[in-house]
Amino acid sequence: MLKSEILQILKDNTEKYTSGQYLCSKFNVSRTAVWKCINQLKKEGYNIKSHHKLGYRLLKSSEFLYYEEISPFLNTKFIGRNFIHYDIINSTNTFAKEIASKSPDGTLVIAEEQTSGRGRLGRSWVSPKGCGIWMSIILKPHLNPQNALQITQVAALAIQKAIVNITNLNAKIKWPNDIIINNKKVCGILTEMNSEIDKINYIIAGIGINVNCTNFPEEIKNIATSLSLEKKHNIDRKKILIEILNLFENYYMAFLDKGFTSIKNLIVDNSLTIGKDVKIIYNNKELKGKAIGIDDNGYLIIKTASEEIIPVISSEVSVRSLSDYI
Ligand code: BT5
Repeated sequence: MLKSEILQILKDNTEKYTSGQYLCSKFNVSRTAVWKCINQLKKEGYNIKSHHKLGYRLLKSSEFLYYEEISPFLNTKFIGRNFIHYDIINSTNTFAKEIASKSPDGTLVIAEEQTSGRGRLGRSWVSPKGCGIWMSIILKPHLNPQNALQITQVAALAIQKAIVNITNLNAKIKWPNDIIINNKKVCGILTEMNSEIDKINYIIAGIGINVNCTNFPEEIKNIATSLSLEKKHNIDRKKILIEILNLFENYYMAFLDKGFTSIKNLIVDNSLTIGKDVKIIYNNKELKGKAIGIDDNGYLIIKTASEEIIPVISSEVSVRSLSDYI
């Protein structure tokens, strides 16, 4: 694509101007075609200085999460290699579901803003423009539907590790789908699936991370945080995204090749839930107990006061500590 090729040349030559004439003859296109691409790049947030004699010079790359910004640092084979970016969308999960059957494994749908971001069980996800990572990964594993819960936890592990690696913040996994820092939620995961009885057609791993969000609506103010609020300065969204995608492919491949047990200990080690007294809303009934582990299916194991051991499946429960939200 002409625009990407021009961008690449500008990126490789940031210390000097690249003449319009050079670009025209290199790609065998008209001056107008080059000018249109430059204008488009400016609209996409690239700060490009134009000089009527010298040509064009890239002063600053776009802050948006474009493939051109991410791909040079991506080590993945298939995760994020088909990369679909939107400035604004209703929900990346909703869109990913629409295109999943004809999209390759590992396709990423990402948006700067969601107008109807979704959480689990019909809840909504606040996704303002440019401050978070709102994305969905389409996966096509040869697995049974009951393995979907494990994939949520593989994603949680990759996100938790990525946050720690890039920011050094004390992020933990709240089983099964939240990442928590200082008792507040910084990330949620919504895993949706299309399957037959014994075969997954596709899974959508939807991930929402508050990176540089500073204002939350009243109803989530006390439970939500962002990486920048915790770190007291802005965090590079691109770095977080790249780290997540690279780690996710590693953990996901280990999971597919060697099974959930190969990464279960890492998840348990970084869990906020294990070892806590928890309250479970199970079929509208409240159950209290201690979270004592995660079994090989990815279920949370609860020991009740009467010493009963109950494996808990995520879609039916909500886990709350006895004292507060977390
Ligand atoms: C989740 O649901 O935590 C899953 C969130 C998944 C969002 C991603 S964004 C990309 C992709 N496309 C989508 O449409 N969704 C996915 P749940 O465990 O049900 O938590 C939802 C609850 O978290 C809400 O009811 C609020 O209380 C709270 N919440 C909403 N927005 C939040 C935010 N930005 N940060 C922290 N908490 C939030």
